[in-house]
Amino acid sequence: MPIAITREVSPSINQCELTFHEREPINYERACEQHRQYVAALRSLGLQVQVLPAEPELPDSVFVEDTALVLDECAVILRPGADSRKPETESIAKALAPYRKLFFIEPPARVDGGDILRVGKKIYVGLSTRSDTNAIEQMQNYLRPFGYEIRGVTVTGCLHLKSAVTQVAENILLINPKWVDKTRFDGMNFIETDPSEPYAANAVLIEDTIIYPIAFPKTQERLKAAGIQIVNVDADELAKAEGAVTCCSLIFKD
Ligand code: CIR
Repeated sequence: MPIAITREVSPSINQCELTFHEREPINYERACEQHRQYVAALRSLGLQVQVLPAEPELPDSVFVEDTALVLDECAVILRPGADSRKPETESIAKALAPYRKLFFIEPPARVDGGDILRVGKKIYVGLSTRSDTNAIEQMQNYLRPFGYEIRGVTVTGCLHLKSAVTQVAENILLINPKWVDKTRFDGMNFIETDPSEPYAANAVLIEDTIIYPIAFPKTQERLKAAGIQIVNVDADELAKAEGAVTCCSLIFKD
């Protein structure tokens, strides 16, 4: 059974990092309730979900995706770009150690998991405000022996590569073409986000179903028209912290 590692919302979520969003109050109880729904959605798709306890001192720690890249062969513990987020990796490394051999991104390199999109053996790394080429070089050294090809991709206008593009089926990427160049992803087909829904490109793919926010009905119509199965969640509270659905889990094979 595939595993998902998640973490409860921090009570200090209102001190989260923000880059492209204006700060607005986050209702902690509502964020927790939506996070429980997200965990339930993962379970409904057959995942064994491990929920780590909240980290009161680490406002963004619910966004576990940014701390690690988990592959079938190993895991890479990342070095998040925001200083307030660097301590988040410690507990994640402990949680992953029973499952995978661990590699570590070493200073001064920086990379957030939200910037890493794996499609088969290709790993695209967003060159955003959070991630740099030094991290790409380290990932190449660790992962080339397993047959992975790592490619840097420029991303503008949003926080992470996966704010702009995610995989929604074996050969299909959901993309906002204003934030990332489609031609970087050769061999793939695309569904574009509706222009009125720029944040709609983030979906969690599990087998042949996606977990997808209810906030993007126009883009959802495009996904449905392409035959993609959808489990909806309400994720608008954590969206105020600039987080989307992929951010809240690390999913991997047992
Ligand atoms: C941050 O700025 O780091 C958090 N407030 C949001 C992180 C979202 N993570 C993700 O997209 N993978």
